[in-house]
Amino acid sequence: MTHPARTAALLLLAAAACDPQGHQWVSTSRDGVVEVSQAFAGESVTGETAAVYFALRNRGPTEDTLESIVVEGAGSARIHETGERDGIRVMSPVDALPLPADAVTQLVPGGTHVMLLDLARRPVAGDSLKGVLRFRSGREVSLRAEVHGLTDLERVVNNGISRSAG
Ligand SMILES: [Cu+2]
Repeated sequence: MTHPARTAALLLLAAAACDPQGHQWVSTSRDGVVEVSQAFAGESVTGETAAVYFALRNRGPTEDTLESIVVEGAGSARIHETGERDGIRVMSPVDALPLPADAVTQLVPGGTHVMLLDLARRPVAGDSLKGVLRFRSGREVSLRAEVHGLTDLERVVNNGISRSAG
């Protein structure tokens, strides 16, 4: 006997398997000059903020600048740089991120990233965050970042909370 619901579930699994981590995803501006790829986000621990990372390629002969980011479900999104003050890692907001001509600019954990603030709901592993990046040139590129779990970090945080609660 063929069960319609089971068939649908199997089809969904097959579709998901084609794109396991979304690493093949690439998005470009209409003129093809600015390209965004390898976008991912860290699962939010507090539920209030989440960090997003991606690679920005500027294929053009002139510099462009990332000026604003809008992500669905986030009240705002800021570009953060990570530095060190008195031996402690600190994040500081910057207004814009320059993209040198003919170069790739990489946003990575522990470095420059986009911080999502005032999230409507907590992003969890498997979620996909969608948004738009806007550049000084007027270019726009769509963003789709897969959310990945921070299992170890979360376990440490949870242990800390249960210990102080007990
Ligand atoms: Cu940050």
